[in-house]
Amino acid sequence: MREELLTFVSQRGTLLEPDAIEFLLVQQDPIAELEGFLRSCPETPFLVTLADIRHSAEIARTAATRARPVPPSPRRSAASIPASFRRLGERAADAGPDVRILRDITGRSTCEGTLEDFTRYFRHRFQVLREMLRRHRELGGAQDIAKAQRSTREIRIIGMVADVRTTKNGHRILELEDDTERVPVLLPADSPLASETVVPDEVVGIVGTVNGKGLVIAASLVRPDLPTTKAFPGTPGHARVAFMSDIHVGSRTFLDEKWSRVSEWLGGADEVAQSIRYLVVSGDVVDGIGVYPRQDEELTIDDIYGQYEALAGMISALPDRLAVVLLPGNHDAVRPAEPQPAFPTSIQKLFDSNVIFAGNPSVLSIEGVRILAYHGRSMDDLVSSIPGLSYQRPLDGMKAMLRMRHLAPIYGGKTPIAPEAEDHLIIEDVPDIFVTGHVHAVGVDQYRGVVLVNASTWQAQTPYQKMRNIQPAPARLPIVDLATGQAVIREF
Ligand code: D5M
Ligand code: FE
Ligand code: ZN
Repeated sequence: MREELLTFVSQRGTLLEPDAIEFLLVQQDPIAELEGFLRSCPETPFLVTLADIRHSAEIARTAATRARPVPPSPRRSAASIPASFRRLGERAADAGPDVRILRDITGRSTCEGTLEDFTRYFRHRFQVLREMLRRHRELGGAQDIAKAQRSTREIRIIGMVADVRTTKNGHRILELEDDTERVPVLLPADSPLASETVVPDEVVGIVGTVNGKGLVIAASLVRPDLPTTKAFPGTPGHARVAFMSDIHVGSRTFLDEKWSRVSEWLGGADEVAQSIRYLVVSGDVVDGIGVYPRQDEELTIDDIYGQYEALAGMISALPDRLAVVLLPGNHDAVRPAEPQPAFPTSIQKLFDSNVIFAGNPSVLSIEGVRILAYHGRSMDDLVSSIPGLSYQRPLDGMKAMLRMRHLAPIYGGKTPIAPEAEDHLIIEDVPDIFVTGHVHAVGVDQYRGVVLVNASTWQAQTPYQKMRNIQPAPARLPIVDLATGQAVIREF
């Protein structure tokens, strides 16, 4: 049995504390017991301790006696925060906060939106992503399209996708463009490539051959993607970051009772609450004014400053140990085009000094852990372009962004983009944590060592979402441990 258990553990990519092995081996069905625990985790933990297993067995027993299933992940209840997560936390009040904004557009916007600005913007995007692709072994020695087109051997090219279409025979054809030429690329229907979804404006590499008619027949498609291995940097202490998004203060559907609950919990005696030193809020912090037609009918506060004042009061009532980072989203009072700058001084001055204002997107360093925070507007465009993606599963959309190394690859959809001199939406450096909001869903996961968080909302289903059958998952609080990257979700 020991062999089988250890094989199972290694297949699941986790480690078992020696005491946990011994404990499991005397259970009736060690593997089922461990599997039950792993199922309750929002992501596979790096190490499973004896305390975790015991705690999980306890929950299973309680659930069985109440004849009620344990809530499936990621909709975890308070009781299902693993015991080790609870135990390892340290009181956040014991140390000062360490937050830096490493990168955002605030104070650095130069564009006016001229045609030249757009040309320069897309050229920058293409060059940066092409350099990333050139570092892939498969694309070593990639040629300009104009040159490759005349080759009779295997070719490697890198281009931006100008168009994607499907032929009547089920082949997919990309129009791939670089600064020298534009060429059609066939992803054959009978190859695994046919099931690849390629979106307009993403930058990809192709290995293939050119046929007699100047059509490139692709043998493989390469995305910039993340390196396959990356360790979580891990702070020496176990301070935690909580994530919120889409508070929508001022909306009739803002959940004030749920807010009171989370606010009370954060200020209370719970040891997990007390281990939270940082709160990152990824945009749509208020509902705004005039964001969509007849919005006034859905507002309880119809003055923009009134909305931010109310939010400032709510944040002020949170415990002083919390350093709070606020980003704007598409409902906030900054320009809608991304990258969005931080709130103007007229809004900032409404808040206490423990609030830090960052742009959308921004790269933050919290105790040295790099957090890429983005509101997530581009999810609207990804959901409508990639079959299988949905508003309920934003983590898939986030993984797609990481594979394309771009936060808003599709131009000309719902996401307005300002053509800045540099493309701030490129994911240039690999973050340790990547957080989004916007879709009013919740989830934690990881992709190639990057912890992924979609940060829920504090707004109930709106009439618009009801019409579109979008089911939000409000009042969930994802919490990440800065030492291990372990993520849990607390529901309110
Ligand atoms: O967006 C909250 C959610 O509702 C997000 O999933 C998008 C969806 N939503 C809201 N308004 C629209 C429009 N006009 N088109 C498509 N999808 C929409 P929020 O930014 O909080 O309004
Ligand atoms: Fe929102
Ligand atoms: Zn939004």
